[in-house]
Amino acid sequence: METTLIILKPDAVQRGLIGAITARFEQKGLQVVGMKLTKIADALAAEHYKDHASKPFYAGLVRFMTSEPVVVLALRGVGAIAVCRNLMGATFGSKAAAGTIRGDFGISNSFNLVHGSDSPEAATRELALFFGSGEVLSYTRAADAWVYDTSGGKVE
Ligand code: IDP
Ligand code: MG
Repeated sequence: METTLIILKPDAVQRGLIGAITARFEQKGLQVVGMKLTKIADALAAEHYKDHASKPFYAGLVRFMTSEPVVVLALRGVGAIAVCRNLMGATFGSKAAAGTIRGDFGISNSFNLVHGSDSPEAATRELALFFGSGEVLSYTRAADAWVYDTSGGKVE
């Protein structure tokens, strides 16, 4: 099981797409183990996107991400990091495949609705930035008995 950080960006919140986008992840079988509405402070956005600090789009990205509230999600599942990246689609909405979140809901390069951690190291780092201790929960969902096949003694 992996846990990954997803951010529903300000454009997703402003466009009323919190439910529709969260539904994509839930329908896939991912478990919501953390969730909150928050406004990202400048320092947190800078830390989160520090690898992009030298990029030409960095200043605009930080301005965008701190402009209005976002929803941060911790999602858990088998291979959750890659599964979520695949559900999100390519970075630019105009290039993202139909059927993906970015491909279905957006067309912009920068206003692309969702962030998702891109590696286990990034997920660990980013989850710690956005969730305090006790804010990511472990619990059993009734539906998991039908999301995963555990009849052979392991999760498949
Ligand atoms: P990712 O979100 O698909 O992982 P990254 O390359 O990590 O994409 O870029 C982080 C975010 O920066 C993107 O999601 C997008 O909002 C923004 N961004 C990336 N490249 C550009 C660009 O060329 N122009 C404008 N914004 C960009
Ligand atoms: Mg990235």
